[in-house]
Amino acid sequence: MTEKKRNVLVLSMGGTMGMRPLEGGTLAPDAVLADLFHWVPELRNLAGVNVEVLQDIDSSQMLPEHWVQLARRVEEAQNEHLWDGIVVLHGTDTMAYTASALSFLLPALTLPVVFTGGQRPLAVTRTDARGNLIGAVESALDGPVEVMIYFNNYALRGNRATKVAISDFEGFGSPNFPPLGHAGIDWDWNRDIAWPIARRPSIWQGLPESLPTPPLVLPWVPGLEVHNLIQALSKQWSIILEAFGTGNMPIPGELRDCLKEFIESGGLVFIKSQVNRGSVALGAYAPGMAIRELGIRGGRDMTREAMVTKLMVLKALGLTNDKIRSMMVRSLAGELTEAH
Ligand code: ASN
Repeated sequence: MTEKKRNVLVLSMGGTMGMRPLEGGTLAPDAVLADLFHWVPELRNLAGVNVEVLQDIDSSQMLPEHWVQLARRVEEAQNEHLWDGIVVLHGTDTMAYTASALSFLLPALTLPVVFTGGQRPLAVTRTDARGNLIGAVESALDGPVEVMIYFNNYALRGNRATKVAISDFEGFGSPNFPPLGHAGIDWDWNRDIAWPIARRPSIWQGLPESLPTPPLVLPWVPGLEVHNLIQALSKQWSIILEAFGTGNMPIPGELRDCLKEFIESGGLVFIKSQVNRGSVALGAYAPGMAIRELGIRGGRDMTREAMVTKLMVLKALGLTNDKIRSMMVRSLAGELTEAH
């Protein structure tokens, strides 16, 4: 009996993988991904693969509109019942943002969605993009039903991943969560840690039409003028302050009053740590405690990418600020480690 051929939909958003060097060496998109089988003919041995080019851009140019466009196509594809999994080709610069956004936009996913790309283009000889593409297709066929990033032999949970290297092939890390899978001689999937289907929220009545502008993200530095922050606040609906260590930063009286007023008039404030590994704990030191007393919450061990996109999706759903605050410290798609 022959095994039924399985099918993977490849959605291309662009990135280095599909670029070629211009004269002088600068990389630019060059329609490479529309001709994927020319570059990686062996893809056909793995699965029935269909390629759709949605965008062909450097991922630094990616906008929240593109996240919604991609989420819409993924949602449609799930309903087509033709595919066993989906691969998204994407530039590395903002891949973790798009992957995180998708995990929140599509909480009730039914297929694995695997992002990948390359640190070098597919069209150059010593490329990492070919191996990444093959591993991503395998992950889409056999991995858990999650939004993942497959890169340099590891399948990471998308909303736990962050770009960690500009020039190494090991482009992504997952500082606070183990890899979901590893491709060595054989694949090793850690299925016990996959995000349980039973824990997936059902609050979404469909995809939001659009997303709000991102929150202002501001890393505190020693000696920063409080006025810069106070001025910036007046134009925001939300701010994520990146504080030190467990979530400490100075909050002089003037800033305290301003944050209080901002929150009372409907603004949302969250604290992230500038340190990627570990969790915010506002009660650990007095400066963090002073922040917590203002009713401000920490983002626990979420990446910046997860925190920003989660907040945008929750806002787009039209939830109250109280509800948003409580959902920011709960895991919706495995993006944070909850307090026990
Ligand atoms: N600038 C590129 C991008 O994000 C980087 C890459 O894909 N390696 O589109």
